[in-house]
This record gives sequence, C-alpha cells and structure tokens, in this order.
Amino acid sequence: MAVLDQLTSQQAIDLENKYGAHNYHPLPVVLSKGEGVYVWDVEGKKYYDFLSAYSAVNQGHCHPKIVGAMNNQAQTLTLTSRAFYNDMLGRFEEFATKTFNFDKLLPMNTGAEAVETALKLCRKWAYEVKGINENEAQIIVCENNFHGRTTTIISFSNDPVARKNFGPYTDGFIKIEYDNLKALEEVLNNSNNVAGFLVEPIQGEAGVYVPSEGYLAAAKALCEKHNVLFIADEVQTGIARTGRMLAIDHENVQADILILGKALSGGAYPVSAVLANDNIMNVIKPGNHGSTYGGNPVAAAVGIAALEVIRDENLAENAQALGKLFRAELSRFVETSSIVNAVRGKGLLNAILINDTEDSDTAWNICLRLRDNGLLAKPTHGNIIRFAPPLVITKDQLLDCVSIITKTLQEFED
Ligand code: IF1
Repeated sequence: MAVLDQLTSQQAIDLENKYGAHNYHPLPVVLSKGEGVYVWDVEGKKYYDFLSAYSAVNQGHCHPKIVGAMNNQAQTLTLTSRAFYNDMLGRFEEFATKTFNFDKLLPMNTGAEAVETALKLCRKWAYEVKGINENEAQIIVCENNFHGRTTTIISFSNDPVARKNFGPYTDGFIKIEYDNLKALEEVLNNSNNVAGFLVEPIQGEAGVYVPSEGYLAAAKALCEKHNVLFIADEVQTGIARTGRMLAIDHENVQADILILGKALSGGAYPVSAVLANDNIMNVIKPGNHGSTYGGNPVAAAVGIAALEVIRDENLAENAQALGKLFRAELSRFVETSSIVNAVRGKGLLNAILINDTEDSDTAWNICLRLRDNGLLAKPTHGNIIRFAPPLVITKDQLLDCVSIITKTLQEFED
C-alpha cells in the first residue's frame, strides 16, 4: 500500500499503535478533514469539534485567512533562524505587544517552551533586578497545575502520571492551594526569595476550575506588594477563549509576564510567546535564550492573521454570549439529572462533572456515545468532561450541540 493511499480508521489506528509511541490514549476516531466547527473522519462522518485541540483552534479549523497567510509565507520564506533578521518577525512583535499592552515579546513555538522561557526570565529578573541571591529564587505554583511536559515543568506537577520516573526534578518551586489567597500571602510573608507566582487564570486540565471572583486581582496585588512577578499562563485560557481577550481581563489584571500559545496560531502552526515590559524583558541579552524556529516568518505571518481573525470576527464577544447560553442550557439539564452534578466554566471553556468516581469509565463512555452522536469531546481528569468548541460557533450550532449533549446524557440517566 502506498504511504498516501486512503486508510480506513482501523488501518490508521493500527499504524499508530505499531509504529508510534503510546504517549496518548485517543478517543477511537480518525480525523482527516476540518472546517470551522466541524471535523470529518476518514469514513466521511461529520462531527462538531468540542475540544478545539485543547483551545488551539479558537478561530475554527483551517480558517481561510490563517491558512492563506501560512500558504503565502510558506512559498516566500519559511525559516532564516535568528542569526539574521527577517521582514515578518518585527511586524508580529509590534502587533502582538500592542494587542496585549506590553513593551516586548519573546517568540517561541510550543506552550511548554513559553512557560520555560517565562520561568528563566523571572529567575534572571530576580537575580539582576530584585537582588535575590543567585540560585535561591523560588517560584510559587498551584496544586493541580498544568503548564506542559518538560522536566522542569513536571518537577512542580502533582500529577503522578505526568511526573513519576522522570526525576531527578528541578528545584526552586513552592506549591500552594489554588484559589487560596491566605496560602499565597503566607508564603510571601515568610520568604524574601520569591521571584514569581505562576498561575492558570482557570485550571483547565484540572477540570476547568474557575477561581473565586477577585482571586486573580487580589493575587496580583499581593505580588505587587512583595515585588514578586505575576506570571499568567494563558496558553489555554487566552486568545478570547473565556469571553475576553485574556482570562485575566475579566478582573482587569495586567500580568508582569504573559504566556501565550495554542490559539495564537489558530491551530495552524506552533506559535507561542512570552510578553513583558522592558524593566523585565531587558534582562535577556544576546545568547541568553532562543530557538531555531522561534519567531520564524511563517509563525509571524500566522500569528498576525490569527490575532486579526479574533479581532475582526469579534470572537471574544461571541464566546462570552454563547458561553452564557451553553451554561444556562446545561444548568437546566443538571437540575433534574442523576448523571451530571454541575456545569462550570467561563466563555466557551466549560466542563460538566459526571456523577461517578474519578476512576470510573462513565465519562469516557459518554464521550464514546457523543462521538456516535456526532460530537467530539474528551474527559479531563476522570469524571469531568471538557466542552470547548471553536469560538466561531453560531447560536444555532451551539443549540444543536446542546441537544446532542443532553440527549446523549439522557441515555446514561438512571
Ligand atoms: C498534552 C492537558 C490541556 C496548557 C497550559 C501550557 C501548556 C498547556 C495551561 C503547554 C497544554 C495541552 C497539552 C496536551 C493536552 C493539553 C492539555 F490536558 F495536557 F492539560 F489543554 F489542558 N499551559 N495543554 O494547557 O503547551 O507545550 O502543549 O503547546 O500534553 O496532552 P504545549
């Protein structure tokens, strides 16, 4: 069989099982086409995508403006490395820094790379500006965090599956309870070596935990009081997903270091970035940090187009309005449901809590049935199902999906 011959779903699955590392347990569906809120499997069945590649495809699959920008740049100049300048990076940096109100941007590729960049930047600022003794900087993180999968990042994870047998681990992190200001204040009052506080504005992987109203603003105020950098990981919550350009915008919080990824490229190409003002970013000198692909012309062209689509199609406003509708509709179902305990989220980052134990396969079985019924979603931890469609979804499409979800859940009621 020639490599590009049409595959059946089973053939594709068998190939991955035989030749691919088993670092995922995908839902058994093999996708071959995407457009807007829809994806198709190799047999031609159509689905609503309610995961959006974990909020990377906010602008919808294969958005013509983003794909057009990528195609055009890919036929012009793809990669120069940063050994030379290119005519696209500065334009992306200017557009993105003005969009998010920062002096400077450091371009990377994946979210984890951007998180690692932010940690290095925070530490260097701590030694050279704040004056902490070298190698003594501490960065506060939250229990049940998810910031990526590099060795340093999993060093401060408490997920045994992501962490076990990858030691020895990186030092210099203090873990506190999420959404607990007293825990943050206690650490800040008792240590002069704290450099930063790294936080997800909503904990996505942990199960779409939305913190108490005012938590982020109060945490930022505590950081300011103690000359500690507030580092917002908006890789999943950013780029209009929660109904504002950034999730921290709901509380008018300006991060000291902002981390972006995923939908910064609309799912077309790996693009991530770290943004900060000069008093922080200027500690980075030539040779301190970099990446072969970081800031390449295609990433820059795609990043500009992806941000223009968010702006021009008012996707934050759409996420805000349709997110409220989604939670209102699901809340009505929850009132009389024996299988769903709650619905929670912000904008179009939502989740339902299934009335079963974490180690049950009920949420998985519900996702299999949702797949059969034409909607793709996946459980996060155990009994929580995340719902995150592309932000280009219309009201009619959303109500159609609410109908699919509630009818499917009905099949699992007692
Ligand atoms: C997987 C989770 C989501 C992220 C936040 C940084 C990163 C992520 C807040 C790193 C990435 C992805 C990774 C992907 C699945 C997905 C995920 F389930 F892993 F936790 F979304 F919740 N900060 N999240 O959510 O970005 O390096 O992946 O570009 O690893 O399975 P990345």
